[in-house]
Amino acid sequence: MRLDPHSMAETPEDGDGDTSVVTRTRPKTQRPPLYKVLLLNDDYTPMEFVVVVLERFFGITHSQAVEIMLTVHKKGLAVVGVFSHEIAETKVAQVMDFARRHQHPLQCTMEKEE
Ligand code: TYC
Repeated sequence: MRLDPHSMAETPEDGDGDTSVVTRTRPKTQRPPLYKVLLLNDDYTPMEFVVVVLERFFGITHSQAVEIMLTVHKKGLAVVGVFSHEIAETKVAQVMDFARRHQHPLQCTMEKEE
């Protein structure tokens, strides 16, 4: 196949008998993986404490915090947010430390997003 960039006839199948394809050399851009931060239900942590946690560490409004807390309470868990590995780790540590200091069994974990 000829390699004349100006020729309109130069297509992957240009009738010259070969079956070459045009391949791009640009590599696929890699994105860093993201992590879901999950809040887990338990029977003992007060609802209002969970709302405060969500407002304080996830920067969401009071009504959004109530909504997420109630989802966790009813369904067992909910995704609170999606972050880079470092930010997700920090959020989990902040929540776990705050809960421990207040002697509540609240659990927060992270999971790689597929
Ligand atoms: N289930 C708790 C209660 O009835 C409230 C609760 C909600 C606890 C969300 C944890 O992540 C949680 N007091």
